[in-house]
Amino acid sequence: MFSRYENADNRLEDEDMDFDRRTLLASATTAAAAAATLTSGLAKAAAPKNQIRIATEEAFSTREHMRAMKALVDSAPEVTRHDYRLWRLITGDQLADTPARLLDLEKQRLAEMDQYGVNMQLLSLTSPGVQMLATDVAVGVAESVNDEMAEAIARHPTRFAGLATVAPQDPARAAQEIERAKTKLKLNGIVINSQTNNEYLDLQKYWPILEAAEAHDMPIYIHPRTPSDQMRAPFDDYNMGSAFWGYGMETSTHFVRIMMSGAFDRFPNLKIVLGHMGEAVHFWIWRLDYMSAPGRARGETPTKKLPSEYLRQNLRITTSGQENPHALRYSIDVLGLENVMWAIDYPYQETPGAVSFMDNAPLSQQERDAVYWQNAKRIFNITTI
Ligand code: 1DF
Ligand code: MN
Repeated sequence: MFSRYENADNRLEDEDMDFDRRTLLASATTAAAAAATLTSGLAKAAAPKNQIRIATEEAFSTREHMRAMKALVDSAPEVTRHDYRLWRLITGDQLADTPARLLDLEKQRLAEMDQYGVNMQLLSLTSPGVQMLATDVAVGVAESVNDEMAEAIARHPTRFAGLATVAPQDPARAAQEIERAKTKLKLNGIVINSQTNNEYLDLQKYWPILEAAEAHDMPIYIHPRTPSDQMRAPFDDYNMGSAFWGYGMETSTHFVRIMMSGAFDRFPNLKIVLGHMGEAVHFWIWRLDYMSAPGRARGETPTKKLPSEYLRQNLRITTSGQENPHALRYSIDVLGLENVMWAIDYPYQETPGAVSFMDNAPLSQQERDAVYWQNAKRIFNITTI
């Protein structure tokens, strides 16, 4: 079942995937060179041997989820025009084989965590989660995914924590699932893969989800997916709708919509988590405030506070797939040390790269501990580390 990953050297067999692996290795060399350039001029320090590490954007799937996604592709093949890489995983081979790293929790994944000193993965159902499925199917798959995840966590309480999947298609049932995830399943937050049927959580019909998340102290991790139909055209060429560029534009825009809707005035303790170094939202912090002044570009859109205040109070970010020490330094300085967390983005990013990035990032040990695990423990209410 896990044949692709049973080889000791972890080499992939099929030609296509072999090509991917070669590309990956070549690009890893390039990335290492880039990282060396980026770090020159920053102070060096290294993580101690006993460093604790909690990774916070770690994807998995279940057989039921894969089956539902495969059925969707079979009934509407045009859905594969975007997220081609994910669909290739789902449809490219026998269901039980190709997505092995997503379906596996206890073999390859735990072994790799052991190998690189990752104490815990905060699991979340891989993008786009249940958000492309018909409403009733989505609600059912979300519940079963959460049950399966809770069982895996119960088997390995010090190795896994988890973000609950909800189906925004039915906001009332999503709110109920948030309560069940918190009180019965003891899960640590919620994942929503950006737009649902081309709509964003700023719309008031979705606010029962925000209300439940705040009430149960469940941060909402807004994970990327490809841009909505309304903004899709400019991303259609050059694979730009992917994790290369479109994912970040889609997800940063989602956060700004929530902020501008006044949702943080109504739910002041709501916490939104963005991966990929905050999808660069806080790079705009000065300009967002500047353009909010009377007579400037923002116009009359009313919120109680300035964007910079919401960014510090309601936004938490992770380092998934952004192994850039300058962006990390900037993020800590601008958003506060307590608001930045480490992530790998397993299995879409490689564990050793993410670990060596944070092990060698030019931080004090106090900062490294905060980013590597203490912030995640506090923000996601993790009690087993
Ligand atoms: C990719 C990246 C795929 C991320 C993902 O899920 C994902 C990718 C399908 O590289 O194709 O979650 N990511 O978070 O950057
Ligand atoms: Mn991801």
